[in-house]
Amino acid sequence: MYVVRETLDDLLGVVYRRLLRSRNRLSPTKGPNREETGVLLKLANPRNRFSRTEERATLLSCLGETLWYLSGSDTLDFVEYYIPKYREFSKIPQEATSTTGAYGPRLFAGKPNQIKRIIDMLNDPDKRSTRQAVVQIFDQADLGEKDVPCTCTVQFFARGDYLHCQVSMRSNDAYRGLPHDVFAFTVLQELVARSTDLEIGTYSHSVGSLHLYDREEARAKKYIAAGWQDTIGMPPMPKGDPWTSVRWLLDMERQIREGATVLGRTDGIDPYWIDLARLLLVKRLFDQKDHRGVVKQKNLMSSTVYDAFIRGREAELPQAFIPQPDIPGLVVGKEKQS
Ligand code: 5HM
Repeated sequence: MYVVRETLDDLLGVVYRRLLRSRNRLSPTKGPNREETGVLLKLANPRNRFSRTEERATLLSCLGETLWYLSGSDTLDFVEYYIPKYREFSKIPQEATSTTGAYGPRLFAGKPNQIKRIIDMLNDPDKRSTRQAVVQIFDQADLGEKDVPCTCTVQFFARGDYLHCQVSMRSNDAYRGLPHDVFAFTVLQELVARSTDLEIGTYSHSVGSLHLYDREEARAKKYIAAGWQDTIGMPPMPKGDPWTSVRWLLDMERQIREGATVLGRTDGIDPYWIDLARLLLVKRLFDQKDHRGVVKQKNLMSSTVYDAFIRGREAELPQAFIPQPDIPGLVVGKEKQS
């Protein structure tokens, strides 16, 4: 299977249609599925990295998982805050507090870490067009472990003014894993592009086994039937070295995950990053069913890109929490006091 599309939604639509038609059926321990092998998916605009359909409102879990990677953490409570079933999907034992399969330490441990090393390589004028800018995730020592990384390598190519990225997955769950992996690695691609003064190029996602579990078939059909609206990608990451802002966002993320409902200092931080922190606040406020707080954060955002996603999720809140027009004597979300 070889598919090139402008947006993640367009890619997913083609992938689900093809997998639903596939006659290659397997029944491994993780569940019966339909499979295609030797797949190459290309996202022409890697900023169109999150699904806009109501069926796949994955933006917050994608952002949370990406920040988990960027933090270098292997702890499960971090990722489970965003993906409560992470342990179940990865068959990690109940008593575990961390996982050896985590990508964060593999990407960001060591001095210099793998990402810093490839950035330095790409910034060396003599090595700019290197074919060796490869980050390794899967390792031979993983074989036989419980949580075996599905991503083998992430390779970067500086060509002309663009930074292209190709990820090699040994295995990819088309419904749950694929949207998350594309989101995380295209964010990484943009971070490396900004660190090397290049524009973001194309994103290629090559997969050994791309599969759709039988238990997700109904959802995949619903996704296809739902269709989607106009294309809106994430705004461009601000130019210049992004890592101070990433550290700021990771600090905000930790505070919000630990219970903060307002942002700390924002001076000197570009609105692009502040909007991402506000999205994290939106998740916290959704979890607390604080609809007014959600609307306030949405209105404070500098970009309108995330509005449709937030509006889509507002429907999940109980009616009592949805702000009503100002009617004298009506106190929103509470009984009228006399
Ligand atoms: O048997 P295997 O180790 O391939 O099972 C892992 C399951 O999680 C597969 O369905 C795989 O495709 C999915 N997965 C994914 O799609 C797992 C990870 C974690 O490394 C991932 N994407 N990033």
